[in-house]
Amino acid sequence: MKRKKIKTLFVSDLHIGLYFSKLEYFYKILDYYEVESIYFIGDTMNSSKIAQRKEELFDSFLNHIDKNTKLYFLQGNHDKELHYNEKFITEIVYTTVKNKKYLLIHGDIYEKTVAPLSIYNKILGESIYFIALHLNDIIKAVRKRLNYKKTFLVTKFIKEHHSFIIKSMNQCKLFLSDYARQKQLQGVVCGHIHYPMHEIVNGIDYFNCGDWIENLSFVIEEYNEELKLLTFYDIYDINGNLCSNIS
Ligand SMILES: [Mn+2]
Repeated sequence: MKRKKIKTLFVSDLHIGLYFSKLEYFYKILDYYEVESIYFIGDTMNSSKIAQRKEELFDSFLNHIDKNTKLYFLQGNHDKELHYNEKFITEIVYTTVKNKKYLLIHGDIYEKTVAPLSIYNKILGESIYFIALHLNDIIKAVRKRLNYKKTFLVTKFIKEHHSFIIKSMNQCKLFLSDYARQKQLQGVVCGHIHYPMHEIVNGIDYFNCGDWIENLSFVIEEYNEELKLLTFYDIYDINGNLCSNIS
C-alpha cells in the first residue's frame, strides 16, 4: 500500500500506559499516512499509571513513528513529570498552508478557570467512566462477532445524554474559542474532553481531536486544504481492513 502524504496530524489523549489506550489503532493510522509533522495535544502519556515503565513505553511508541517526522508535544493534565518534559509546550500557534492561525492547547485550562471539580466528583466521575470504557470494549467484541460495520460507544451515549457533561463540554468549547479569539487567531485545536468535535463557535473554527481510548479520532491538514476531523473508522472497518472507498 502506498502511504498517503499529509502535512500535519493533530492528535490528543492517547493516554499511553492506561489499560484502555488503543495505541495499536493509532499505529494503523501511522501506517496509512506519511506525515511531515505530528502535534500531540496533551495527555499523550498517562504518567500516573506508568511511573516505572514510562521511558520504555515512550521509546517503543517513538519507534512506530518515521524518523523524519517532526514531533511536537503539548502538555496535558495527565502527562506531567516525564523524561521528555523539557520539550513540552503548553500552547502554540499553528499556521496552515492557507494561512489560518490556530491555537493548539490541551484544554484542561478551562476546568481550572471555569469549572473546578471536587475530589469526590472527580473520583465518582472517573469510576463511572472506567466502567463505561469496559462496556465499550465488551460491546465492540460482540458487534464484531455479529458482523456489524461499526461499534457503539457507551461513553459517547452517556456524554450526549448527561446534562452536567453536556454543559461542561459546552463551557470548554466556549472558553477555548474565546481564548483563541482574544489572541486574534482564527481557530483552536484542543483535546481533553475525549469528545471529537468540529464546529464554528462565534466565528472561531473549533476542533476537538477527541482521544484514543474511546473515539479513535484525529485532525489532519492535507496539502492546501482546510483542517479535517476524522476517525479511525473513516479509514478502516471494525476488523481493521481498509474501507472500500479509501484509495
Ligand atoms: Mn486531559
